[in-house]
Amino acid sequence: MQDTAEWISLIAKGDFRSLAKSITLVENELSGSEALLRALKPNPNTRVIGITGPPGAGKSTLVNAFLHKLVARHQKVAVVSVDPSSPFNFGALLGDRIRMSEFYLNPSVFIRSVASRGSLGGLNAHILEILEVLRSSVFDYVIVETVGVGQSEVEIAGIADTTIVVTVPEAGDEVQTMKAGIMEIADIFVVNKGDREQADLFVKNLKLLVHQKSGDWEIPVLKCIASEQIGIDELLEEVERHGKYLKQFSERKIHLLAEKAWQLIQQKRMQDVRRSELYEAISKAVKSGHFHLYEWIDSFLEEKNGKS
Ligand SMILES: Nc1nc2c(ncn2[C@@H]2O[C@H](COP(=O)(O)OP(=O)(O)O)[C@@H](O)[C@H]2O)c(=O)[nH]1
Ligand SMILES: [Mg+2]
Repeated sequence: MQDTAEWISLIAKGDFRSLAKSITLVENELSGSEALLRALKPNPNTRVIGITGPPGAGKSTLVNAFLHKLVARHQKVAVVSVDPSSPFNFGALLGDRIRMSEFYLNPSVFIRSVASRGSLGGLNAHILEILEVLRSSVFDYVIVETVGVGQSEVEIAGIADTTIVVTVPEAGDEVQTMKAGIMEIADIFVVNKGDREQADLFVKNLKLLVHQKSGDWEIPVLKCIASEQIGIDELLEEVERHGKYLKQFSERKIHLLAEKAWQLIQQKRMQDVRRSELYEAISKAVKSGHFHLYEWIDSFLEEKNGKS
């Protein structure tokens, strides 16, 4: 294995091979990953942008449009795409690759697909660590695309500095039926596919709804046509504005850090607990006759703690 200090300096310089290797290392918990994570020096200028929304809303197209603008401005960008690991989504994965392919060889753009956790489309189990690696490099932006199903959108809101929720115009007045909780996680709403008939009505209704729910940050609602790169400049402006807001209101930053710490502690605590192991142990206990769930958990934890 490479010397950690040398590795850190390669990451800091933006060496793509070292970045790719580091991500593989932390994603698979290979030896050396803990040492690497401890030694990372996050770049305070890197912004992590989460993009979430239902499948087909145009998230990848939007990321692509973002890349066009940012690369033209000589900015460096990393894209992490969390694709559902289901083989049924292979087509979508391939689609993303094709749409972003023009950037695959661009030295200003680092692109990485990572698996999602479980069938419910949760984020990658090591997304925090992966983002820490990318944060410790040369990027102006790290963009995370995640499908808004299951818990992943709530998780990304706890991780990204700015969360963009992408929606599409449905029947104009049905904004009320939008998924509960979505208001709490969005820093910016994008109504994509603005070329659809109902778009303006949908935007108007969403604005009304959002206005009622906004706190000291008035959540912007923007209409975009990602496939034609329309509305992207305005979106980037709002992203910048949100960045300034975050600097000003450090409470939100503390909230983000607390959320991250919570996720990491949870991960560490659950590290040595396997469902299959629980199943086997409980199966034995039940067969032996007497079984009381709470008593069993107490003795299970006692044994675990005794071992460690
Ligand atoms: N009409 C229209 N189609 C779009 C727009 N943005 C994306 N699409 C199309 O919507 C489909 C899904 O886009 P994709 O970016 O893969 O969505 P994702 O699943 O959210 O990443 C693709 O066929 C895109 O070409 C848009 O603004 N208008
Ligand atoms: Mg996509």
